[in-house]
Amino acid sequence: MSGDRHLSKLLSFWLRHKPEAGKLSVDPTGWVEVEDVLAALAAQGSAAGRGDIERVVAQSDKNRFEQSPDGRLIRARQGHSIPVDLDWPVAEPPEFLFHGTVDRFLDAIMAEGLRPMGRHHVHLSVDLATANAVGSRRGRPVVLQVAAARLFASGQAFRLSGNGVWLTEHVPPGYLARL
Ligand code: HQG
Repeated sequence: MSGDRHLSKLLSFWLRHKPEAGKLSVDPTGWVEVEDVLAALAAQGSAAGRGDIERVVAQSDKNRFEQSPDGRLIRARQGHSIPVDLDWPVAEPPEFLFHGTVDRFLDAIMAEGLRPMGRHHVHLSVDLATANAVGSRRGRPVVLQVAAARLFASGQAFRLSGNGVWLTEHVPPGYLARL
């Protein structure tokens, strides 16, 4: 694994799931002091510095992280299992959104709908290619089409994260179609 990929995974782990593993304190909206991240890296014997963090934030394939304009703070844009209020704007989704998964989850998904599982939200994408890539993390991908505009019209909230991922709390089976 390249150094940047390793650093990106470590940041994901600390910022989304286990800040205590790096002795980091996370504010209610998910922000952490870069200074504290640097201390956590040093404590692990990592030589990564501020420039390495900035490069990983800038080059992350999915724009997973963001830094405050003054560079003092860093957070993951979504995907947390720790409680954070990310405050992404509520928005009206397009007619269809997509979710990539795998065959072994389909029976459960078609029975109870898409659930956030370990995260705060169900993650949906605007394009098939992204959904395919998300599904293929677990095996042969299966893509579900979500009737997002219809679900929105029924009163369910959607949020649009800073990197274009649509977030919602539940997608009932009646709004899902396997492609
Ligand atoms: C499945 C990565 C059984 C769901 C990706 C998924 C994404 C159910 C898994 C982001 C279910 C949860 C999120 C139900 C959903 N019964 N299984 N009722 N409802 N599932 O990782 O969407 O690289 O929490 O289909 O690229 O796979 O981390 O969600 O397979 O954008 O930035 O339960 O994570 O981005 O898995 O991935 P996850 P996800 P990062």
